[in-house]
Amino acid sequence: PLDQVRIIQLPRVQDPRGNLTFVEGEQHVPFDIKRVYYLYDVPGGETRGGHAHRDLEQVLIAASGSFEVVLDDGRARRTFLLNRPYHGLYLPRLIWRELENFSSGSVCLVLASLRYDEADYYRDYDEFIRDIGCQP
Ligand code: T46
Repeated sequence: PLDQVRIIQLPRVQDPRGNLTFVEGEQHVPFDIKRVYYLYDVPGGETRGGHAHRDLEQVLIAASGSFEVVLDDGRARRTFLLNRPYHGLYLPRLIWRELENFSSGSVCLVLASLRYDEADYYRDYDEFIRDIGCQP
């Protein structure tokens, strides 16, 4: 799955009054958007994530500030720096992710393909690695 991860360039409407970016489900992201959530007020030095998803696909956007996303599909690791509000990081299913190095005041906006379901989470790394070993 790591080779399916990519930065999506979102539309930018530049304007002297301030810029605007918009996202339409199945148009700018490859799924219908079922849920939106955002991480904010993250204290310096904190990390978020530390899990993978069985079916959920997501797009992560640094709506403000910056943070790093460390990805692991059990075969390779890759780190992405998100620091532009018009970049979306597409994450397919079955990717272990950790978010770190949040800048002060940063906001991580997430577009998700499914509603919240705790059963969709791998929160144990060893279980995740065991299961993806069985994937075709
Ligand atoms: C992900 C990263 C980037 C809900 O009730 N509804 C929701 O939609 C979400 C996302 C979370 N929650 C509850 C579940 C936990 O009791 O909020 C609490 C914190 O969730 P979690 O520890 O999973 O938060 P993060 O920041 O570690 O992870 C979240 C997403 O869960 C995850 O899918 O990819 O952000």
